[in-house]
Amino acid sequence: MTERTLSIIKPDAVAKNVIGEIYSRFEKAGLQIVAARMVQLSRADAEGFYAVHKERPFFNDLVEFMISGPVMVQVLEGEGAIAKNRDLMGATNPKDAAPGTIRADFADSIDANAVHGSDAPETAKVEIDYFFGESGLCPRG
Ligand code: RTP
Ligand code: MG
Repeated sequence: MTERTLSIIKPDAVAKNVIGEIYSRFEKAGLQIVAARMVQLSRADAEGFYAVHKERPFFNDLVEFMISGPVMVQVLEGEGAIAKNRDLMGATNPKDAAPGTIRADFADSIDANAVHGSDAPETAKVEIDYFFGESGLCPRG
């Protein structure tokens, strides 16, 4: 099934100058970029985006990290895009991430872990709307 998912290249990976390398992995996996924007998140933006985690002990560190520099936000479209992107990303903690995944290759820690990807169709829709809305996408068919 053709799906869309929200991907974020986090401040650590933007600072490492590997946006292109990460985009190349999306493209080689058959995912198409249908929207993209570089943004410096405000604290309110980051708290809103990660609201599901607000009771978690790592919430404040996560917000601080996500506002520490610009992020690159994109919508990926393709067959099974949500799971495919999660496979490309690898495990949340780079120590557990399979060799060849984005986190294994570019992440430094569970906090600075290079990328975000939506984890289910419902969250993908909410997250895409949060940054773009339907009219902000360019479907590639
Ligand atoms: P993401 O949402 O960023 O794609 O990552 P994920 O699904 O693999 O992980 P999730 O459980 O949704 O957690 C969101 C982000 O919070 C940070 N985190 N820190 N210190 C910790 O125990 C901990 N656990 C999660 C990570 O940066 C994770 O990506
Ligand atoms: Mg998550």
